[in-house]
Amino acid sequence: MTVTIHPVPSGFADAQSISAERYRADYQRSIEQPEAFWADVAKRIDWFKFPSKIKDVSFQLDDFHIRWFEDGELNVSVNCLDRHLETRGDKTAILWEGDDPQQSEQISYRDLHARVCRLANAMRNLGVQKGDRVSIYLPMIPEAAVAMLACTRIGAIHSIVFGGFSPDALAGRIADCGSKIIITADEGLRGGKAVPLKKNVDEALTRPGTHCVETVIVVRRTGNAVSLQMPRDRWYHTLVEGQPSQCEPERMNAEDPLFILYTSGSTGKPKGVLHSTGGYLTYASYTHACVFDLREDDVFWCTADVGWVTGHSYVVYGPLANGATSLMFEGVPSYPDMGRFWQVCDKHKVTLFYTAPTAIRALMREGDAPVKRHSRSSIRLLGTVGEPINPEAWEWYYRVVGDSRCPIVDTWWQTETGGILISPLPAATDLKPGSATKPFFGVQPALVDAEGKRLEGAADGNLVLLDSWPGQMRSVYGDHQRFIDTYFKTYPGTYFTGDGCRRDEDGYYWITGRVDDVINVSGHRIGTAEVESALVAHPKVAEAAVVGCPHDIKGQGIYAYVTLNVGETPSEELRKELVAFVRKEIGPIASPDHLQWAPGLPKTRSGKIMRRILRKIAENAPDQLGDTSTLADPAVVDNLLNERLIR
Ligand code: 6R9
Repeated sequence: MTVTIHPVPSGFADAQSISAERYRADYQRSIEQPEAFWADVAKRIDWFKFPSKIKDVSFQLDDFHIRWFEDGELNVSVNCLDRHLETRGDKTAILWEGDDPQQSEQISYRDLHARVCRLANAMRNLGVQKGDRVSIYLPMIPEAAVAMLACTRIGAIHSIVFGGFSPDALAGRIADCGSKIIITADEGLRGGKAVPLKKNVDEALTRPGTHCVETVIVVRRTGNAVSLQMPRDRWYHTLVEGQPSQCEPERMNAEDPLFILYTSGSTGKPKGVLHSTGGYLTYASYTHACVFDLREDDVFWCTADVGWVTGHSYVVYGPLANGATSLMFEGVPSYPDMGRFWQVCDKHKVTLFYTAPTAIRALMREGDAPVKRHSRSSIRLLGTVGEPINPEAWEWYYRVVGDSRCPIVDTWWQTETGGILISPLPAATDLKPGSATKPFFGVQPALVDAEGKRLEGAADGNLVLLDSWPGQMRSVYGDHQRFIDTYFKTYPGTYFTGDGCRRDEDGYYWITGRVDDVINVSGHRIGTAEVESALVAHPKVAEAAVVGCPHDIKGQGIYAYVTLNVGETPSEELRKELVAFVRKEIGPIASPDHLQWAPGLPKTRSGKIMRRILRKIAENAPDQLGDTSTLADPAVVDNLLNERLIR
């Protein structure tokens, strides 16, 4: 494949931008003198006590620890609010755009500070203390950011659950971390449709393990009737009414937990990824400033929901720590029409725009007209995150959306990494469509083969990281051993990302996708094990195996093979019922795109399902099944091939 190289568009960079020379020099320093480098970066944060120890890390299994800025003391809300009041009090912190194009709101740093303090005081009155967990199940409304920051004000650990998750998924996440409080809304609003958030919470709280919840705080969003159960349920607006607009911030240690965010892995139930206070904030703030070439007057729009890590780091913490204006969007790209993103960019004079490849592909399919109807002249940089972007979609984004004058930053990172790890710096890096390009400061990627042998030069392998960065997760909530087992045992001495990757002759990194049993659907991670356990929970299902399959818009789709119990007959009705069942168990994002009846699954003689074969069948690549000699019963595969759903 020939690769077109796009140099930095003329007119983009200026003296303030990080140049190619500075990137090279600073990168070198960040690797050779990490302590000095990160001590300098940490100065961008306000500390009650500046750390004297910067980095103390060992990935060795017999002496495993990760500590950054360990004797530093700070408060995240002070960094995101108080310290801006003097110079930016009237500056817009959150520019909220509603689902309904007629609704928007500008919230200044001063106003946001007052709102956060009121809720923080109210939560303290409810008995929330430092270290307590608070679950947040909110739509994309300003109260979501207020709730996050109010938790950080008082040292509570928030756990946001995406509003698209089902009551069962929510219940599991509440029970796992033992939340005292849930903050939710009557309903969410997306694309003109109501999402019954409070009803879902009520249902979740009937599930075992959720007795930890003492109070449910309900934001009135749509105003439609919901049932309140007193004294458990409290309206947000009455709770904060009359609360003082000042609130003493909790002094937090740099290594104190900041938040938990559940993410799917290759096995078992979702992991509670735990992030730290000092390292996470320093890293989110610094990557946000560098990767997006942030300036004081920028209007930054990251389209991610705060239910995902991208929303944590680049809707709330990075931008607000940097005193930027962050646009928060409640709606969807297709409502009221396919031009919504660009209409919002024009309306609010967005300068930096950051979205997911799946959204770009969906918009590309509609042609250029919905884009061209809007000026987009305020935009100066574009970004992508969440999954590999195919070069066609990249070129369209560059040419049509960016009018060939905006650099694109293709940012690779993970829930676990807290912030961007591999990405262009927009004024320093020549772009290759589809490549996340080069490591950020302090990041040392390496490629290894299946046996863990280090691959040098141009190569294709598994992506590992040789050393820590401040934004790295610190633990799996409640299961530190699982953290070590998942990420540090596969290739000892390194952090294993779970991604496959190619490095080209120029040292550019090309992420090729997950090499474990995680499917990336529209940039959302879904564990095959989660979908399988939902399917087998159905009384008619004996066994299920789930793999990813190619999907034009979503990147990957979900392909399920289902074996029914003896006596059950496959039918179109049952197929629909099973899809709906998964939807209910996990949420709409986990609905299988294809469900194939499998009288048997391909297994080794020791009984292991051979997913490699199932993947190839789902990819419609019958000639690439590879070695099938270990199959217990080869006839099973012939049957699956004959009945395959994608041809
Ligand atoms: C931030 C986020 C992480 C997984 C990651 C990888 C994929 C993310 C990517 C990308 C190629 C990019 N991924 N960004 N693949 N190019 N620019 O998405 O976190 O939800 O935890 O997903 O997403 O496979 O391992 P998360």
